[in-house]
Amino acid sequence: MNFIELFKTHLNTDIKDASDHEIYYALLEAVKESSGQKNRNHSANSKKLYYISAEFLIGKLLSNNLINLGVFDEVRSYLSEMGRDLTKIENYEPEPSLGNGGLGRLAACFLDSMATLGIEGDGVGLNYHYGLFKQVFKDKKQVETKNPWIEKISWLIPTDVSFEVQFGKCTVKSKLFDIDVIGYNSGVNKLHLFDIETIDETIVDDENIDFDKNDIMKNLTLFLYPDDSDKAGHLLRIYQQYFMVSNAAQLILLECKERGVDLNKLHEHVTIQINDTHPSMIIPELVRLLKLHNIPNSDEIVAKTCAYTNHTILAEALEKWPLKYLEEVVPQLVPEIKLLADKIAQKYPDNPALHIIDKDNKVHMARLDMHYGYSVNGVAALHTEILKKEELKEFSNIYPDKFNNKTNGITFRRWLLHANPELTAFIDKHGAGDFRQDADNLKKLATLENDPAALADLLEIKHLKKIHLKEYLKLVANINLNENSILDIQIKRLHEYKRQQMNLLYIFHKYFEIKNGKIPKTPITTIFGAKAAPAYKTAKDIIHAILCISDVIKNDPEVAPYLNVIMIENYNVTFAEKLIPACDISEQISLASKEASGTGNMKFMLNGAITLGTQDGANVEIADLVGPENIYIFGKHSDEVIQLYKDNNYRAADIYINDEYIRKLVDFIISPQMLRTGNVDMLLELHSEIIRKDYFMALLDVHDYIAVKEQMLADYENREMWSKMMIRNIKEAGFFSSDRTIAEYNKDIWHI
Ligand code: 26V
Repeated sequence: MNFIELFKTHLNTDIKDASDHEIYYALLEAVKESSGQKNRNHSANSKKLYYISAEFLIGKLLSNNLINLGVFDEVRSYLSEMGRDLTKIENYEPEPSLGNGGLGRLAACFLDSMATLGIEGDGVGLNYHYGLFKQVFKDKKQVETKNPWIEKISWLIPTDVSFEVQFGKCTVKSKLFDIDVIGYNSGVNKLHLFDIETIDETIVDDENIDFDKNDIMKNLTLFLYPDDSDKAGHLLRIYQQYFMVSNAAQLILLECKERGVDLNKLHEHVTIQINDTHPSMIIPELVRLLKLHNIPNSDEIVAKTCAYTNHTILAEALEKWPLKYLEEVVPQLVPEIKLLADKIAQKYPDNPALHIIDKDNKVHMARLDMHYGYSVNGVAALHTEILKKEELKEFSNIYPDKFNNKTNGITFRRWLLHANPELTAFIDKHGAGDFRQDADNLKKLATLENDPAALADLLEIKHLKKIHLKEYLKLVANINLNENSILDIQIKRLHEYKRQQMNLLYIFHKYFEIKNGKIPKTPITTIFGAKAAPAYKTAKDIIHAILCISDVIKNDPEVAPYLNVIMIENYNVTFAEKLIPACDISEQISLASKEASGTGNMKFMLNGAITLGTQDGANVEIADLVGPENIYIFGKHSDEVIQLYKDNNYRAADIYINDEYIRKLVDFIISPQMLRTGNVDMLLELHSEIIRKDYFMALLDVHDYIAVKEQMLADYENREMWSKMMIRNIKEAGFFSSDRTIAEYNKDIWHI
């Protein structure tokens, strides 16, 4: 039966009488049935990868699944013949917020690429009912509420799989739900999401995300990373992590049993990728379970099975769990951890930096991974170098062969074919049609540099995507976008190292210029999208300040025609899909050395936005590929920044005192205009935070940032030159296909 026929059998009624919502459900059911009939990816030598991750930021699935099944065009045309619009139908799909940002979205891109490349690799994670949280703005402040996404009809497929997971105070039963991961013209893998049978959604109300953190039986899989500002929050994270890895380990052993695997040779049949340290407890858990199966040398087998990816060098993000907490939550695991730790301590008695359990009795999860895993990778060239030379140098000294780089990537199915069909058609028209199989073929677009008609078409497409964005923002957020403005976009988690506050200072600069009569040739719209961690005070203050300046400008008729600031509420994957194709200026302005990679930077580049960025993360690789004339790089080099930290030699206050213009910018945070519309305490605290600490050195780079951004705005006026820069970015984006990244993981680490 073809897909349209299948869809009709699920619709139960004539399409003329069906609502868009009913059509959405029927399409979903038809996709599920089709993927159920497709072959599971299976590796010939029967080795299988398990990608364990606390986050899978999968986004909406309908369109992507239709694309990957190869029926998207057919479905869209059929619906349009019937007078229906697939874009409207998609609006009914709820977006699960099962991730914070880059790390979770990367996991989702990787699943897509593994399925597409026919690699037998399943994801394993948790089925959070309310996701991260839904961001709501009240009085220009972020408020968190639950973000439910599981409807009666959803992508989740219930299974019979259930395991017991033992905690110190209780034993719980899990229940497994699967989501099919459909490869592009390829086989199917699974995303396994574990849930707890006794979950109780009713313990959270509509107003906020407070709930009894101690009631594990009811709350375990309600939220991703619930607020960990107190002990109960920390414990809940440990409960979640252990629940995830114990289920994962039991699932792996069950599948090994079904496949007749000799557990003494586990590593020949299974490889486990540990996505950051959240799943690191899988190591002692597997050791424990193998021992229960009477397998000798289980730690050595596990060490040949597990591989670890590091996603951050921020010290505060490297997890260390107090042994006391582990004793309370997972007492059966503690003896295993101690045995593993003792072995290392005996081997390196004089080097405490290598010890898994430190003198304060904290367990360093990354150290567990590095000793008892066979591969350690960073996520961009610069990041891996910093890991090897700085943060993890003790480990790269003793395990030089374990360390390797895997520069991140993005799936072109979602970030080009789905998000930007117009650009896809343009690329096809100009002869890089086989870029779907081999993204390097985008290089063939090079000839377009000298094709004025193509350069003009490219600008037309950008304008069209701005109009699409305008329509979407009006529909879902009642925002009025000027489609004739330059779109300058910074979308990513709110964190001081990403320096949204520096962008804010630039906006003040532009505001002053306009007030002084220096009018931009083309109006500018600066768009932010960002969630702040619920307990991260400064991040919330920055959001508040952005919402305040947005309001100040909106109500100033001298400025509003030329400058607009939009802060998207509850920024998510769906917004990203609309924003990125419309963007002109991609803001990648983290403090050099702090952003491990970034992946938004790649999505923007692929869609013809020009990067304004520091020499950080994958920006460095983008700059190498496109050349200095096609990217706007500013700011201090990572070596200088690292040295400043080492010497404890950065004083924001000195800059504030000595630099009159910077003082003027910073002081605008507490100007009468801002204070009139904002919260006095929050603005004062942000002001003082920047002068007293500015831990991520926004004041260090702000002059250079302003100068380079001004140059960029001036260059935008030369439309043909700008379009050439767009082409030179798009044609080099092939390297950032996650198909390339996954092929490298497989060649160097997994060997599936
Ligand atoms: C975690 C935390 C947790 C608590 C306190 C503050 C904090 C700050 C940062 C993080 C980051 C967790 C790891 C992460 O999400 N890393 C991101 O991974 C992306 C995919 O590799 C990469 O592109 C981003 O640069 C990196 O920040």
